[in-house]
Amino acid sequence: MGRERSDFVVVANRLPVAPVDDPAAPGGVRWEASPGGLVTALTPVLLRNNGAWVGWAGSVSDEPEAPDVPEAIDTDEGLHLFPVELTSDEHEKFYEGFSNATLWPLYHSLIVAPTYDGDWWESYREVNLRYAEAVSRRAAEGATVWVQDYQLQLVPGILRQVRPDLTIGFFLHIPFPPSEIFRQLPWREEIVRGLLGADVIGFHLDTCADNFLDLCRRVSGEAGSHTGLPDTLEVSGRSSVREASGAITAPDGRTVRVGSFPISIDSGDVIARAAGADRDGVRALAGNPRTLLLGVDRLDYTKGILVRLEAFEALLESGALDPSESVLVQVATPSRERVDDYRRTRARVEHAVGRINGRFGSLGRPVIHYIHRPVPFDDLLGMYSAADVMLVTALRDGMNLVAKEYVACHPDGTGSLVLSEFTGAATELDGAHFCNPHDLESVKRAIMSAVTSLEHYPDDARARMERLHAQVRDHDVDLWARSFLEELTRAHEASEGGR
Ligand code: GDG
Repeated sequence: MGRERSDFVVVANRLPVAPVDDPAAPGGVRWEASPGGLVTALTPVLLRNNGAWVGWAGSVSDEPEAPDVPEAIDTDEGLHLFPVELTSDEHEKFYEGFSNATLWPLYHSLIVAPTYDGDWWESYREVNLRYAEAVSRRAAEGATVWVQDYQLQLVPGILRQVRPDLTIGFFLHIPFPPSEIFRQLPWREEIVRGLLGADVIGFHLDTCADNFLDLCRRVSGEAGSHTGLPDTLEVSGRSSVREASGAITAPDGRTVRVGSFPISIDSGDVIARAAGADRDGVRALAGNPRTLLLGVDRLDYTKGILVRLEAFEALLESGALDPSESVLVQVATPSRERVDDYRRTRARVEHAVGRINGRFGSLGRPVIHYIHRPVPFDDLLGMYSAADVMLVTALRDGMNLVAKEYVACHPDGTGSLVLSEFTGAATELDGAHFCNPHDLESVKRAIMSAVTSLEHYPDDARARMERLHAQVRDHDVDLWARSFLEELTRAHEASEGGR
């Protein structure tokens, strides 16, 4: 791509690549595609729009072995990527600190305690400024910019000041908490001001959009005097699925639309690729159990991996599941490994895997196959296709794409889904066996309900999965992106009309 500026710019914390040493490549480094919910979601949209993606390339610039990061990276798939550089200090304070040890636990409703640290906040501000400057350099006059996620909540506000010509969307991929929780944040006014720089603010769910509208109502009303936000913040309406009908009048008089846009997967691609999956091969590798259970998660305390292991253990112990006929495959992809709470979670999960295999496994027949490495996506599709019961037991999750990927892999109505009530996906996936992951008994019941339905009520099981599959087939990531971008276009047209 020429280095001309772009009419459509996505900005996210990460670029969808990571550096890999390769003596044959220019500069000794190859940029390899890396997995994640956001990449899965945005790649098709960018390819269609020939857009630019601004983000961090995954290496810190002040370490001796850091690769030279080029000004731009064009991927084999045809994405045009523009790296933002971070120092190791910024990586620690902005990313591991403020993003993942302050905002992440706060927004996931305090599963672990957030840390509030002024140095981390300063770093968050500085790095958000750098991302905004990089976007400003890439964005053509009048361009549309789509800002992604909790790491970049100040970017809309900064861009609004330096580039008033831009149309700016913001989408939050994680939950937005009730205002009682959000208001703990010492820098809450700055975050709200940052978000209000956008023309459209999108969440996965109505409840999250309503939490944000409620927060804005509060700061404009009784709390206005001590939040630093002006009393003139007007809030109207409520959010509705796929169309923003809530609106806020920002301090500068602009209308900011707020709505819910539930994200999904590239359903057609997953369905097509899963059709070629080696289901029998995966089952054979797992020892051909009667019941194959599966978990696929980043190793994150929000995902409820431990409660699922404990539920499996209790069911083996009680004899409800037979250890000689039941196998759990757990993929736990390494994530945020230098953050303390992630280290602790990993230690607990691995302790439990060892204990359960020690108690119930036998020679050549572990009851849990545990993989703590990234797995190629096609291998994941094989596992999804092969599994009888998918376990999604997140304590809190914005959406959860794993649940959707699983049901996409079962067009024939096989399989069953155990799904936490506390995932965004629960609002759409009617037909799952729901559980409360804060209640071990509830998780056990949901697992047994899924197993029993498959074994004793196959017609019911098939009807459930067919319903789930149709939902995901018909509501894909393309619909998500189109709904959001159409709302952004409407917002732009309305503001043009108002000028
Ligand atoms: C955030 C929000 C929201 C996982 N391990 C491997 C791998 N994955 C892929 C899965 C899936 C994605 O990563 C995980 O998506 P989730 O939605 O489950 O979770 P988060 O990473 O926490 O994503 C979440 C999402 O953003 C989108 O808005 O749903 O609530 O927390 O696509 O397949 N992919 C490969 N190897 C792995 O080992 N190839």
